[in-house]
Amino acid sequence: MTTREYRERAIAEAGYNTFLLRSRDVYIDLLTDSGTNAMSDNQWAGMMLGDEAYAGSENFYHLEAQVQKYYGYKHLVPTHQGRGAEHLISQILIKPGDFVPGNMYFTTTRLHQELAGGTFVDVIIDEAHDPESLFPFKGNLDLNKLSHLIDRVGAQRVSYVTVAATVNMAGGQPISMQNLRDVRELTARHGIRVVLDATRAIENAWFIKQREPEFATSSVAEILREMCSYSDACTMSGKKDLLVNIGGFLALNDQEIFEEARNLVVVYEGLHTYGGLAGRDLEAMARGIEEAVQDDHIEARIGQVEYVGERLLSIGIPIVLPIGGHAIFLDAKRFLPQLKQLEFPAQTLAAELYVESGIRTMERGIVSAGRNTETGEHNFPKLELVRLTFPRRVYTQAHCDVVTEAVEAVYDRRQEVRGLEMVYEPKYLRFFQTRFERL
Ligand code: P61
Repeated sequence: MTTREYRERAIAEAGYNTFLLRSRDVYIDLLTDSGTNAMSDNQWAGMMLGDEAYAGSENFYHLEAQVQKYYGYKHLVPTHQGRGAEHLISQILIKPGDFVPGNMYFTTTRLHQELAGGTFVDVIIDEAHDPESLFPFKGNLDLNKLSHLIDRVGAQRVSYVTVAATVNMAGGQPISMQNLRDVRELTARHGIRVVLDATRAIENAWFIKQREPEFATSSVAEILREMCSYSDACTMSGKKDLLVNIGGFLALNDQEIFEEARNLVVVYEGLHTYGGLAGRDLEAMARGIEEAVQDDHIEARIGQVEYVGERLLSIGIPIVLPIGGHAIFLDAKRFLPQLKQLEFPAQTLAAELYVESGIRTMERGIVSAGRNTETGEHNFPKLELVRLTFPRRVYTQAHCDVVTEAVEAVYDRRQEVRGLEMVYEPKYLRFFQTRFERL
């Protein structure tokens, strides 16, 4: 625990950016669920069985078999984390001038698409941009938006469609199986590939089980396999669903693209049987897959997030609905209506919450959205959110109660809160390092 005065100094020194705080100054860390999960005894035991051969490690073959079994793709290219896989697939499939439609942007995904010369186009349904819409599958793609894009630019200039499950920036919202089938059908007619962002696909599978009657009696593992079957490849950050501290992969079916990826990975990540990871990391991820698809695990994981969300709702805190899989998202526009978007309401709220309680959260609004690559202007996203992200198997219900009390305390004094001014901005993924001062 630290004092309020201490935290006032710490956040000022961090330029009011929670990414720039030192973790020792944080009491409950809800910055992210990425790499912050607690590994099980079984995973730790696997760490002791690392085969650290440069080439052909046993752990690679174990991971490959697990990915084939649970995700269903033929080929595996390990990478150090999700963005490593995004880099490879973007470099291979995107030609300068291409378009890459997807269900809302994700920061690293879009950046790799842009660096490869592509333009991301958001084709998510409108409901996703409305924090109050109760639509059960706010991660769905709008097929009209997608087919208009294909008609407008021509299928030749659409590199592939990125389908995220769940959609992080929309609030951890799922996509339905029916929508995945429809996207597959539409894109197949035009010969366009589908690349799944499977980072939290297991959480998505749980929502399908809950909300799509056809799947009420299916297991999460069965649903996951079917979801993947409607795509050609997936990019994966194992740091989320798969309960590891580091790791990711690209998995795919097409032999030719596999060969290209297997060649490119040796340039940027490491040999094609380790992809920037130690053998022990590959083993922990292989074991994590089996644990992650257990229905009991995923029910408890999403249930914890729901518990916090329900408590916040009961005291009138504005959050994104329905409650998502990995996080609660505070709606900063409704929380701090006195602030204009260029006074950075979500950035401000994340800083206030830290000062109040030592709890660390993340801005997901105008700072995260970055600038338009052509005009250089800020992108102004409709959603201006603060993400309270829950690492898996880490916090107790008592921690959750502290979190709701802290949010309530800031809400009670919300009228006093002033905004921020941006004083330093880096070129790429600015939200990680941008600095602010209080207005
Ligand atoms: C997160 F503030 N997510 O949510 P990598 N796809 C998806 C992700 O959620 C994701 C990646 C790909 C993080 C870490 C992070 O703007 C940020 O293993 C749906 O992190 O490379 C990562 O996977 C990339 C935080 C990433 C951010 C980018 O906290």
